[in-house]
Amino acid sequence: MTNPQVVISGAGLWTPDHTVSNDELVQSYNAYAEIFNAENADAIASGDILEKPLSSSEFIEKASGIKSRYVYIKDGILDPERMTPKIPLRGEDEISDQAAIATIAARKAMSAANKSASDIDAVIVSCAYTQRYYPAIAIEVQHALGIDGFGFDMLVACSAATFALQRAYEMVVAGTARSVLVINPELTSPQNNFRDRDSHFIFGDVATATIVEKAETCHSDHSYEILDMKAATVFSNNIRSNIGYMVNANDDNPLREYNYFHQQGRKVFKEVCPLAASHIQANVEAAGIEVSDVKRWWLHQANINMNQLIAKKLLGRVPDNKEAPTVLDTYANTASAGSLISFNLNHEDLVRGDYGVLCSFGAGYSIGSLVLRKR
Ligand code: CO8
Repeated sequence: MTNPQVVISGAGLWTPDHTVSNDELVQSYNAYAEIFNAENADAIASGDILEKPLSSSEFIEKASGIKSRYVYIKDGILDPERMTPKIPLRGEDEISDQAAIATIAARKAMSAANKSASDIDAVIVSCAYTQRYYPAIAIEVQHALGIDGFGFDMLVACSAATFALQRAYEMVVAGTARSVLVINPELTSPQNNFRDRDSHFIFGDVATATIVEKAETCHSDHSYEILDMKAATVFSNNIRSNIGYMVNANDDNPLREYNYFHQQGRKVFKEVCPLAASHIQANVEAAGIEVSDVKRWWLHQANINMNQLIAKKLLGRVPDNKEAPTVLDTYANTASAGSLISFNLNHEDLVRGDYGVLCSFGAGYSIGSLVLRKR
């Protein structure tokens, strides 16, 4: 039995209204560090506490390629006394923050795919964090959009989007859903440790959404056949976030560094780049094409130097911005959504028969990729 042709038929992007530049972030972090160092001068002098080092915009841009990031709520982030966004608590009778941003991106994807709620049978909300455990954010979105069928949440950190697209493909092939709405509402700012010099600059907020369906039901102006896909995970402690439902039972402080995102960035860089390059190479070959046939690389957006290294391993050269569009300079690392932002902003110019690769990698470690062909 041959599988039916399955396509990505629409994509949507919600970008927050607020931006935070490197300079703004560094100014607030350095003010916080100076207050901390003054308040703890004696303990620092006696060696009981480490002095907080200062951050710099030049380092951030050189080490990561990030110049700015979008945030859901800016209020509070730059306050040296607070260093976290001030997001009002919503009541149980209100739509959650994540469902609200997911719904905006979802409507755009549905419109791009020419789909109404009655055409969709499943909703997957897949991202690095969900703001609560139940009811699933996906079920809340399903309700808000008036979709019948079923929804569930998935967490695979930076590979949440590509892994969810793969599950959507399988549902469509199995016939358990006609069309699947995959949404990645990445609200990273509440989990970003703005008090940590090594990671305060890394993340930004965004939401992306994608429709997956059979080619035979597709009525979209821009659609992409999924030719092949690949997922891989290899356990590593080098990127961790320990916050969770055990925090009170553990008598732990949720603001402790252990509970925020933290990483061994250098190790991640060194270990993940070769894994990602060989993963992509294998996926492209399994699709029956060569890397040189690929017209567009929608790569994960964590670090410009990582992307250049991976692309160099694959192509033997650094691709230009048209071949491998960069969005991390303005969006920063948006966990799983980076490659989908790049897809959203850079796919309509491709012509029938052009090949493209979507790829993500990160915590887990996890790597996910899909090889696409424009229809
Ligand atoms: N300002 C000035 N100097 C700094 C700063 C700073 N902000 N930070 C570090 N330095 C200093 C260091 O102290 C060091 O000094 P020295 O040489 O004297 O020891 C020097 O600069 C170099 O430091 P590093 O070696 O750490 O710098 P790198 O060149 O490695 O760059 C990066 C750091 C940018 C973090 C880089 O290692 C990197 O990007 N690595 C890969 C990271 C990655 O992709 N991680 C994946 C994270 S995302 C994920 O998987 C999960 C997503 C979950 C969502 C999270 C929501 C919050």
